[in-house]
Amino acid sequence: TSSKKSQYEIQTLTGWLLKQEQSGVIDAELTIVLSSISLACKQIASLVQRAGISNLTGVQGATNVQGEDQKKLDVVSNEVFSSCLRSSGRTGIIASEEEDIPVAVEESYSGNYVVVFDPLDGSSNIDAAVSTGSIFGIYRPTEECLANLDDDENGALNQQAQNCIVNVCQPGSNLLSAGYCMYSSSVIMVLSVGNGVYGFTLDPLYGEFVLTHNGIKIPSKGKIYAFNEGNYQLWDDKLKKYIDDLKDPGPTGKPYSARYIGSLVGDFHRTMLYGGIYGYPRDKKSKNGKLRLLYECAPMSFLAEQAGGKGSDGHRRVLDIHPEEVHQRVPLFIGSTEEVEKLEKYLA
Ligand code: AHM
Ligand code: MG
Repeated sequence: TSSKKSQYEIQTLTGWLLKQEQSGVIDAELTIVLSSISLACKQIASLVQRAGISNLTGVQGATNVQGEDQKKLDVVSNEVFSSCLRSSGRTGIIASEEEDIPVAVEESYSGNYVVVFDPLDGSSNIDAAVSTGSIFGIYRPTEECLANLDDDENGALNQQAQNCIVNVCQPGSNLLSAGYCMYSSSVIMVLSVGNGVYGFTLDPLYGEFVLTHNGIKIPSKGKIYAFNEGNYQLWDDKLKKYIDDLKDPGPTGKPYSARYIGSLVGDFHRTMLYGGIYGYPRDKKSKNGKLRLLYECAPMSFLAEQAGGKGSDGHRRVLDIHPEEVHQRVPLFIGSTEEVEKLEKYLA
């Protein structure tokens, strides 16, 4: 036998996960949870791609607990994600941006991981077939998951609900793994298990995620900024000054470029690869910005740091923020280290 690499050898996500498991980076339970997430993402990818054909565009007619219109695909994707995690048998508690409260998983046994997710982020883009994505984060429970309490007991149910909230409200610095899947011209799964950031592109012929981005590093600076500038008049003066200065051509004659999809996954993916900064600040109307700490800001900040960049709320490291409630929002500034530090100086 030869140890020479065959030209036909491909590294799939499944193979990569097994390697991580063999080398002791993750355990067998986490491998199963991550595989079930990749299955959910494949399913959502195919739903997103066929949305216009299979009548899945438009709104569902309901609003979520945060008062936002739910799209049909928000609801379906949430169901897909939840059911993949439940049937993995390795998840104790799941918390979704689309659900009122985190819930215990009846079927869980060993592992009992806590998984937070936004099943379909940026769904306002769906009807125009623009990029969307799923975001997830995985924690170890801080307290034993009370998944199998007797339903009849009211006290037991309250205890279980409390247990779920405590286990979900962990700072991002406790994340074991986080990632996103982007549904765009390619479907790309980007994840970290704490030893760097890896990207896998879905090969539509094989139906497998194939390693295409081996060890992503965010450039330390980059002249692209992604903010919803429609909110400019609602921002505070320090932030306005920062943005004004980015537009100043300076001696080189080259100001920063603006790029904004309005889809965190797409905007962040580009920021990771090209460098620059993505921001969702607080403003006069939204005191804590728009993005959710648990499902959006913490997982993305974990990835940013793992790729050598930074995630900040303008003053503090996002991963150090201890959530007080499950749907808590925080301002987010994320991307190249030098760009985030520059922004923090303006806001100081
Ligand atoms: P969603 O979770 O309801 O889809 O909202 C999150 C999205 C992010 O993907 C995106 O970065 C942001 O909202 C865009 O907001 P805005 O339209 O205010 O610029
Ligand atoms: Mg979202």
